[in-house]
Amino acid sequence: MRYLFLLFGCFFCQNTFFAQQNSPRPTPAQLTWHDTEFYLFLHFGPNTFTNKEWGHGDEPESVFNPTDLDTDQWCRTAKQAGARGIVITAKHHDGFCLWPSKFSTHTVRESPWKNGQGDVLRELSDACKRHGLKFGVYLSPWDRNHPQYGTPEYNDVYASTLTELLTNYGELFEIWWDGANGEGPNGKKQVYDFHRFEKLAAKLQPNAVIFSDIGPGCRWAGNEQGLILTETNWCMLDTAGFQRGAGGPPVDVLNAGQENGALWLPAECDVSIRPGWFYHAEEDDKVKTPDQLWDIYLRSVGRGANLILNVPPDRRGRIHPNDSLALVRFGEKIRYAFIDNLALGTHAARYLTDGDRETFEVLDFGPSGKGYELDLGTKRTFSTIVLREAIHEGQHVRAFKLEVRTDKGWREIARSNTIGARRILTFPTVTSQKIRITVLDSRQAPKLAEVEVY
Ligand code: FUL
Repeated sequence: MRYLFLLFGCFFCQNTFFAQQNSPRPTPAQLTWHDTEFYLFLHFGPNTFTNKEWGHGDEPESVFNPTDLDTDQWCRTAKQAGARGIVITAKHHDGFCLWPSKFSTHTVRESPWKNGQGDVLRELSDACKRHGLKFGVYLSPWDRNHPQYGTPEYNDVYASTLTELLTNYGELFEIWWDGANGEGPNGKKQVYDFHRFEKLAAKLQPNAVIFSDIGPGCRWAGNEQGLILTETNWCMLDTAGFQRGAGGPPVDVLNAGQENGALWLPAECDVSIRPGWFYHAEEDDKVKTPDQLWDIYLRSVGRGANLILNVPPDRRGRIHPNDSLALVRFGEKIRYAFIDNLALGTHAARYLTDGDRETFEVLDFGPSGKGYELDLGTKRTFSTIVLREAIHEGQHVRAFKLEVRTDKGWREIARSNTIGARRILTFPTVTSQKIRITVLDSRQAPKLAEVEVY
């Protein structure tokens, strides 16, 4: 009997061991990407001057002529908003390159801006370095200008332009592959060699994360409102059989991820501060308010995704005052919300039971059983709790609840589903000395990496 138990015991242990081993985990580049949390997206190019969203690729290069382009202003605004990086449309669907690419004749070089001597990417990547921001590029696979688009040679062109971007502008944190894909100037659609492009990026910029409907670094969240729609967001996804663009996974699957997905493919939420992606003067009074941006932040970053917020520079090449004002106020909201972490310097207590037996084993925020108890040392007033799972060991929590200690016992203040990279919970202000976090359901032994209280 004893041996039978050992046998089963070992069998169970081994299974658990293998399951733990097999659970998808982020790469070091993805872990760093998770910490980047929130960054700006800049849509800028001929559309800014022609008042379009999707240029046809036949716009004369002469339209591109910003009068007062100032990448330092972009970076200052990003910093004040609390963003940690900037991704720019190096090339949108119209094929116009914001750098003087050798593989196109539709670039800043052919424009009157700086007498054809300018390079927006050089200016922005240098400014990002000066301001301590990460830098990333959007390079549209769809190209409505390039004469070779729709032929196998275009894959060489795309690989060459990608190489220019990946070798000339320092370290990139993200490469953005848009799913939109239509016909080129010759009416043909392209069959892309994405496998080749992925290998190239992995070789030239191993720390960059590639965004697309199916990654391989991070996934589109399935809507352009910047939202994780429910309280479930798994960082895992199965992509076998799916493609970028029209053949992508269903949008609700992209939004929630898949608990048993085979790949670590976390969600990135994209949204514009205005109705359009490019600047249009008639949208100057349609800029999202700081409160709207904060709500988006809580439903994206607060639900374990990253947020890429588009802020389109205007025809001067500057961020419009309405947008920068909203961003500065939004940044203040973020800073104010997370200014004083009451959990700093406290000890967490491991909550050992599933039920109501209140036995606690004190330890620093380390591996846990079912949850943690946090003693703030004295009664404190707070309205926000941030939880982070130890995602370097995978994502496991399916459901959890938060309670505070009152004179009458424990009182539940929040209950939700997944945690993942981070979960921000806001609730009506409470005053208490003790907080209890109970994991109600999880795939494997859950581990929290951090608890913050504000
Ligand atoms: C879409 C594009 O077609 C839009 O123009 C924009 O770039 C957005 C971020 O992605 O698929």
